Amino acid sequence: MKTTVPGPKSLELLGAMDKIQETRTVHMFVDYQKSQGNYVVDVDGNQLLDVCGQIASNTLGYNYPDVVGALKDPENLHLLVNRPALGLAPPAEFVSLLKTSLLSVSPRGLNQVMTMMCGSCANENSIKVAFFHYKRLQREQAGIDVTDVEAESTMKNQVPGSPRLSVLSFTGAFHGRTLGCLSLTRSKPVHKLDVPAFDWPVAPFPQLRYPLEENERENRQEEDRCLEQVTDIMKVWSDRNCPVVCICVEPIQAEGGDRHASPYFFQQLQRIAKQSGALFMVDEVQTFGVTGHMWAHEAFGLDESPDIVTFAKKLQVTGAYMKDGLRPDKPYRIFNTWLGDPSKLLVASAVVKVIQRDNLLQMTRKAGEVLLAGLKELQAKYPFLSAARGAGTFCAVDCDSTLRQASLLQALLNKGAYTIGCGEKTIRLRPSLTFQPHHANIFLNIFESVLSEQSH
Ligand code: PSZ
Repeated sequence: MKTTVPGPKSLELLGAMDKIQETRTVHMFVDYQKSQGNYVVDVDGNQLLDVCGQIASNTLGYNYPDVVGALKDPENLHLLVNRPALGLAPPAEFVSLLKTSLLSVSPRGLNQVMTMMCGSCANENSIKVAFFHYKRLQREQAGIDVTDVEAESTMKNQVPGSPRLSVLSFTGAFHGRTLGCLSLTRSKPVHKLDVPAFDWPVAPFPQLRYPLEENERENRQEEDRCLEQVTDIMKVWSDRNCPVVCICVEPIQAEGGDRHASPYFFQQLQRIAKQSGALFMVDEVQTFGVTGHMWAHEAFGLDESPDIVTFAKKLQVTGAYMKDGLRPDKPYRIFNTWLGDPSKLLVASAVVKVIQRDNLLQMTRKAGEVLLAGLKELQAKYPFLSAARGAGTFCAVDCDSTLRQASLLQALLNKGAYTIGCGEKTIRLRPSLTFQPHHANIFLNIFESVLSEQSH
C-alpha cells in the first residue's frame, strides 16, 4: 500500500466527479488496466486483494486472459461494435452464444432462458411472467379470452385489467431497486423510503443460529415458525382476493446480512408454493458459482427445479431461466430495446468455459473452507466478532456494532484488503471464482492484523 484509501489521486477525481454526480458511495477510483487477477490497483498505485469483487459480480478476477482473448478476437468485433435489439434482429451467433454460455450451465430441467439488462430487470420481468401465467391458466380454465372491460380498465390501472395479484417475499430480502422489485426488497428502509409500493405480503425469513450444524433443533423450530406463517399468508391473501402467484426467495439472503436457511426450509417452501398454485422463484443473482455449486439451490435437494431462477452478477449477463410452459401467451409481453447484450454473452461464454475447464467450483469450495475456518478462529480470539458462516467463499462474520463494521472495513481497505459490508453489522466476503486458498490466507492475515490493532 502506498497511501490510505482513497488516496490523493482518487480524492482529486472524487472532487471532479462530485460536481456532476453522487460520490458518497465511491471507495476509490480504479486503474482497470493495471488490475490483475484477484488484485485491484487503484489510481494511487495501491494494490488491494479484492474480496468484494465489484459487489459480488467479478467472476474470474481482472483482465482474465480467456476473456481478453474472446473480446480481442477480430471475428467478434462486430458484436462489440453493433448493439442489436435482440428481440427483433439478433446476430447470427445468438443461439450458439446462448448454448455455449447460459444453457451450458442451466439448472436441471429449465430449458427456457431470457436475457435482460440487470438483476432487478431480470426479477421484474420474471414477476411479470408469473402474473401472465396465472391469468392465462385462469382464462384457459374458464374458456374465456381477454374481455373489453379488462383491456379498457388496464389503461386506467384499474381492476379487472390490472388485477389484484401479489408476490410473497421475506423480511431482509433484496431483489433489486426497480419499482416492482422494490416492493419485494425489504433489507433497508433507505432503499424503499418515499417510493409508492405494492401492497404485497411479507413472511419472516428464519433467523438461524450459527454454526448451523450445532443448532439444528432450535433452527428447525424457527424455520417451522416461518413456514407456518407462509402457509397462513397464502390462505389469508387468497381469501382477500389478492392471491400470491409467486414466492420469491434468495437461496442465501445476501444484502439482508448473509442469512442462511436449511435445505428443509426451501424444500417446504417449494411444496407450499406448489400446493397453492404459486410459482417458486429463486433469485440467484448473487449466488452463481460462489457457494461451490453452479447454483446455490442445487444443494437443497428440491423435489424439482424452481419454476424460475434469475441470474446476473457473476454470470456477466442477466436474465432468467424458466420451465417450459411459462412463456407468455402473446409476443411483446416481455420485451425491451436491447434485451441484453451479445458482447456480454461472449464474456459469459468464456467465463463458463473457464469455470468448467479449471474446476473452479471445486477451488471455490477449497478456498471457502480455508476462509470459514479462519473466520471461526478469529471470532474465537476476538469476542467482538461472531456468527462466522458461509457456503463456498460466500462467507461472512458479524461485528458487535455498525460502528465496528465501518471501522473494520476502512482499516482493511487501508491495509490492502477490499471488502464490503451487508446487513447492519456484517462483513461479507465475495471474491471471484479464481480466489484460491492462498488468497484466503492472505486475507485472513490482513484481517488478523487489523483485529489485533482494534482490540488494543
Ligand atoms: O445497493 C444495491 O443496489 C445493491 S448492493 C448488492 C446488490 C444491489 N445486489 C443486487 C441484487 C441481488 O443481490 C439479488 C439477490 N437480487 C437482485 C439484485 C439486483 O441486481 P442489480 O443490482 O443487477 O439490479
